[in-house]
Amino acid sequence: MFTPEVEAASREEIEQIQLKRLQQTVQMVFEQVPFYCDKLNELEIGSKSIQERTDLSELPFTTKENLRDHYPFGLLAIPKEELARVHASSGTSGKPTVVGYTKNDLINWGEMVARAIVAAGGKSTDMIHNAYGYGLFTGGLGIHGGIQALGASAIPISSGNTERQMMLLQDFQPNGICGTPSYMISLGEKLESKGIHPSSIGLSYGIFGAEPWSETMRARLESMFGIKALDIYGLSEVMGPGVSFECHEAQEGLHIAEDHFMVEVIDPKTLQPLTEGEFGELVFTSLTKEALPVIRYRTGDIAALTTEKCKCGRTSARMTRVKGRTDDMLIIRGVNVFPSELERVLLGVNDLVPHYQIHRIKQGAMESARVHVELCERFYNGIGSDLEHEAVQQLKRTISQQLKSACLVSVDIVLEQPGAIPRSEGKAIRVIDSRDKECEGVV
Ligand code: DLL
Repeated sequence: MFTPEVEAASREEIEQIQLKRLQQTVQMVFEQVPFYCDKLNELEIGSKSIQERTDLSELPFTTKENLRDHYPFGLLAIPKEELARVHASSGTSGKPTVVGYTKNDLINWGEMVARAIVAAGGKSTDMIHNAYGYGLFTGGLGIHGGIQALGASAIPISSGNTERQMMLLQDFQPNGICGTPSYMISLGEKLESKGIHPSSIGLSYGIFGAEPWSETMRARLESMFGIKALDIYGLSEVMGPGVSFECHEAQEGLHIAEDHFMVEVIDPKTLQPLTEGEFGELVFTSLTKEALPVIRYRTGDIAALTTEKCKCGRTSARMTRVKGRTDDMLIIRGVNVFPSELERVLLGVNDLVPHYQIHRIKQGAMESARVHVELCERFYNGIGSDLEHEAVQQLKRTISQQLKSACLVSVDIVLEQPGAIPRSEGKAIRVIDSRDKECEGVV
């Protein structure tokens, strides 16, 4: 462990640290951030004593909208002059969401990511190929800060320019690799297409995140590169990558940096806290952030929590993989399903490659989905490139049945020729909303 004194502290110790830091954070936002001062006053918490302000469930929520409304620096708890860095997450429309860090925030963030690298099996003597995008996105520089804090050596290649990535991977022979799972698959395929087996690079671990991915995707990445593939989670508004991470010993849930964040899972409809094991929306409260502290930030990400001790010895609460975002949830003829659940089934089919896109469509008054997924070269060549071939129809029926029994949904399947689905260099676009454009007959 990078910081065993906190990562393996007893639950009581962790809770004590959290309580003290929560009190300080609430006090700080009350004094420094007019938005929170108003909210706490509205809820009549402002006038309470510090000790009385630590019931999380009484504190107000913060949303992405709140950050947007205060664009760019309205929620900072410090003067702009004291910032050491800003990042931003690209908004789907209009202005991005801007986040800021002090020098101490960057130190803490680096330590969190260093913990994740050690949990993945990384060492200070390692060389790590960092293919997350460098820039306003927190992935590149966030992971970079962790590599530095660990004392390992970073290859700051950033995303894209796959030819160059392939050359450096072969020449430098790094121990670890970081990037989005979808880009890693593209990179691996590109290597294979040049006759280079990705496992010949000699990597031992990969730290993948920034988008939902499934266990079947993990299995593909592990066998493709001959590595252990570990999940890392985070979001700009809360910090960036490193809010939680998997350990290589168990690969069973992501350890949350609980000395820096308090986590809750709430029902996104009623906003009521849920109990351990129940799936709902993750909500984080920062405990050490100086520039942009957040109280009960609603992530929109769906997961469940456990505080059971992990076999790696870490005592922190763990979250499951993120199933998806509340806004990406598909409602297919009344059944709720996340793209990652469809992915788990699709990637289990041998004749398919892990590239797919889901189009949300209307069928009559109901919402439905059409899943475009790519055939592997071997299958495609075997049918003489004829997508009307009976074997294609048979494969479609098999996939439909598997989706029906695993996810309880019936979707249209379109099998595409190899290379037809656009490749991502960062976060893959999995869901395309075609509801306004298409209206298909009820089948
Ligand atoms: O994606 C931070 C990050 C960079 C995490 C590199 C991991 C690795 P944002 O661009 O602000 O920050 O996007 C945050 O991405 O709310 C989730 O919906 C999604 N996300 C991040 N990590 C995971 C993950 C970065 N491991 C949003 N699994 C979050 C599933 C993830 N979704």
